[in-house]
Amino acid sequence: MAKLVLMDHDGAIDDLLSQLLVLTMPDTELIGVTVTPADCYIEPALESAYKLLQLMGREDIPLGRGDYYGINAFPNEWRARPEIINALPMLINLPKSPDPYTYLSAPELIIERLSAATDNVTILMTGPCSNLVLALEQAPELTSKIAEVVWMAGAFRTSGNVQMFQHDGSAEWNVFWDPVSSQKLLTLGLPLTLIPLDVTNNVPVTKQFLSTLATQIDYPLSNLTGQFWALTLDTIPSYHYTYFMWDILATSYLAIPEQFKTERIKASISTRPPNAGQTYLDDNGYELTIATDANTSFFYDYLLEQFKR
Ligand code: AGV
Ligand code: CA
Repeated sequence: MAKLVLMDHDGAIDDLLSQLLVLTMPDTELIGVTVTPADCYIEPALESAYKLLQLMGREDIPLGRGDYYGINAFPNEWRARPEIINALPMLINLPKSPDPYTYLSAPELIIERLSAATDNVTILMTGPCSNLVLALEQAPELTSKIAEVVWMAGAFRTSGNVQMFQHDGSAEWNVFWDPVSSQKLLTLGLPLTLIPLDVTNNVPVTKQFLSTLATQIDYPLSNLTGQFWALTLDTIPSYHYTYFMWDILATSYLAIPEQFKTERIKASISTRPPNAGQTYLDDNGYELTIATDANTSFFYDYLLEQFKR
């Protein structure tokens, strides 16, 4: 039987690429997608999510609308990118999505999908974790329906990527957006695997990768994903503005877990300045698994293969 996957993403370019990647995986059944209004504005991001489902002939997969806003907002320039995505030639003429205000809210959809699932569900989160925490607060009994939670989040033995006032730079953005829900997530006793900056720092979006992808643009998905990635290069070439394959690496963990090194640790999360959202090793903290290394050349080749369609 196929692995059931429920995805919550936050509409950034690599989140949308991750949604596409899940839809290319054999033996994987995507049973719902919820969108968090974090690294996106919700309406255009839901439009992008719907268009990508249509492109793959899977508009039957339900979408859930995140209505909860976290504590520390993402920069507006980052949030605006789905507007560009929706205007790309392969997407602009697809039928418009239903009115997103007719969708269930994200926590409602998570509760509905977990309740209806005939087998335990893997939850993939590539944005903040607030929707999952809200859902499990309303329906704690559904914790037993969760096989694993895979979350792109955190920075343990490396610096964070938040550069903001009132912050010391130790946090990763998905945790920083809602440090309070993030800390709560750790307390829920879920089988939790984090894919943190420690490992995503090894997978930048490189010109070499894009150049290889461009040699296979006769495949529509290689053409489209090449355009998505090109849009990530409008940034200053310093560490904090390098675009990484953060969420895509986390997503690939569903299909190629054997290409990752992981470690069982105990951790806590700060909820206050100057390090709000910092994930840190803590003997008195909560047990979880973190990825510490990945076979990056295997990963890049895997992506090139998956997008040959
Ligand atoms: O911290 C990484 C998370 C990932 O889920 N996001 C981007 C990925 O979707 C936040 C982020 C950090 N730096 C960024 C981000 C940047 N330069 N542009 C957009 N988002
Ligand atoms: Ca994201």
